Amino acid sequence: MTFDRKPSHLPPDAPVVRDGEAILHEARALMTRRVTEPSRRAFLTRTLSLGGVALLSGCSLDDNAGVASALDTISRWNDRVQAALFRQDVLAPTFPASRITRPFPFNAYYSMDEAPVVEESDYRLELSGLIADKAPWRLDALRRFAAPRAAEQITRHVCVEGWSAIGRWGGVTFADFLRHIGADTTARYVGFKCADDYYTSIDMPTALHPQTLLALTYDGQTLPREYGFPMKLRIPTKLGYKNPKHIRAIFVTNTYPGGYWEDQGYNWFGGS
Ligand SMILES: Nc1nc2c(c(=O)[nH]1)N[C@H]1C(S)=C(S)[C@@H](COP(=O)(O)O)O[C@H]1N2
Ligand SMILES: [Mo]
Repeated sequence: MTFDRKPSHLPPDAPVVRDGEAILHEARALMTRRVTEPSRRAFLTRTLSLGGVALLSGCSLDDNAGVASALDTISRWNDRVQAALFRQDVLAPTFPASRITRPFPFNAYYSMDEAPVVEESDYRLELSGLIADKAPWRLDALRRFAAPRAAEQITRHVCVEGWSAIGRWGGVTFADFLRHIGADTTARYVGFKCADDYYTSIDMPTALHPQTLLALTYDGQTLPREYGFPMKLRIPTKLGYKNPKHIRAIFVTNTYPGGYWEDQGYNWFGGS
């Protein structure tokens, strides 16, 4: 597990990649943290000790490369198991409006005042890859598409940095949008590029889950700048980092697209 930049969920004085001991420390911290999180998500990681990681991967854990490849092996194994367990008929919990967290926390790889400024007049959602109709979308067209199909949810957002919050998002079911544009729903991945340098990707079964929302509003209002204007994907079955804000491009592909945090070691499936 080698990070170019220190993952932001670790304290500022936490050792980064110094030696095997430091990495083991980091890996233990990650695993312990997960055990304290909701049990569904903890289930897979709780069943694995670092010794188990070594056994499963056949890697020695006494050097950096060994630890990194052992954790990569486990992360890829986790992707497969989570994908196999994922079911489109299992819904994330929903909540009454009285449970909404106010104010809703902001998070990004930068501070709030650096959130991208997207002008509605310039905005075009770009589509590419395995999609029949790749014509770009203006925001008013997205709103017109969403209005008669309006979907809303009050769900819990869980961030790996150790916080969660309940929020209310509105828009249109992403499956409706994908089918409308003629996306190849047998493809493996849907990828997202954002107005900041963020990017991520999800598996097609999650893209088609009934609670996966192309979100245009937050709490009944236009999605505010810092929470993803003009559009974000709200996926209550996945962790926060799999919920891209400020989406400017969507593509459908069979080639693994990775993600901003995923490419730095976060588990790709990222189910919550
Ligand atoms: N474009 C973009 N999307 C992003 C991020 C980001 O930095 N940029 N951070 C992710 C992470 S880690 C979290 S927890 C959520 C935070 O969303 P919020 O600000 O609405 O709470 O956005 C996710 N999507
Ligand atoms: Mo996050």
